[in-house]
Amino acid sequence: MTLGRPRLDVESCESTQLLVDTSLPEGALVVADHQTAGRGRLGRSWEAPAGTALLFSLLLDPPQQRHAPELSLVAGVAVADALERTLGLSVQIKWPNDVMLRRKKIAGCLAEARDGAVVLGIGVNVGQTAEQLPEGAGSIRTLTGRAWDREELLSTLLDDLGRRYGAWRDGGLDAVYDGLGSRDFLRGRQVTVNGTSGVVTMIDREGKLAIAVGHGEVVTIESGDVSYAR
Ligand code: BT5
Repeated sequence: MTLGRPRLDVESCESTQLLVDTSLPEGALVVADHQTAGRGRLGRSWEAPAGTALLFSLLLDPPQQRHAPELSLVAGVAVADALERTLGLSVQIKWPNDVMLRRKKIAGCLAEARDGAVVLGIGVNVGQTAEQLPEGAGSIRTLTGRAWDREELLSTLLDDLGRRYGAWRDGGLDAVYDGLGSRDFLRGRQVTVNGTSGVVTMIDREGKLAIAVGHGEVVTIESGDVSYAR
């Protein structure tokens, strides 16, 4: 499926998530050079100085039977595909919505339901210096020493996202699982999620995080915030 049309480019806005007009056709894109109130999950913020990051939102209209929260994992798979193709380095996915390179968060995905559709936002750190990044984050520049053209990366990413989104829409999470299970950043790590502690065994085929909590018992978690021992 082709994503990215129609396209609106803005220099600055609060958040690209707010500029997506849900009456437009599926695939509509908003790209910003700067956000003054970039959003993460659960009311958190997404920060990037003007001109340093790839910041965009897409309008998607998945079929009813698909579980829309899975879209942040599907997006993570596509971002990982695109970064691996671009950089030639392996990239991991930290459940539920972070993309990691060399143990640093290089991108984040946010799927928000609106007017019966989904607004999918993606931020990728491209040209930030170490001083311009929050703790635990990295950019293409800090992690590879290379500069990268944001427009070129966007085009690769839309391509991968179109492919992965199309596969998920038609076949569910199973259809993109090859790009997910093998890139699971948390597997084998000691974590605490929503008060439950244990060792992550996998992201399961429904996109839930499976945690071994001892005595052979495995708990699966649908959503939450993970803290892990480094
Ligand atoms: C996310 O949330 O990772 C989803 C981020 C989605 C951002 C895109 S940008 C385009 C579109 N428009 C928006 O307004 N949002 C989307 P979450 O897992 O809640 O992570 C947020 C946390 O990541 C923050 O609390 C910070 O700790 C950290 N953070 C903030 N800015 C970051 C950055 N540039 N790189 C890495 N981590 C960052």
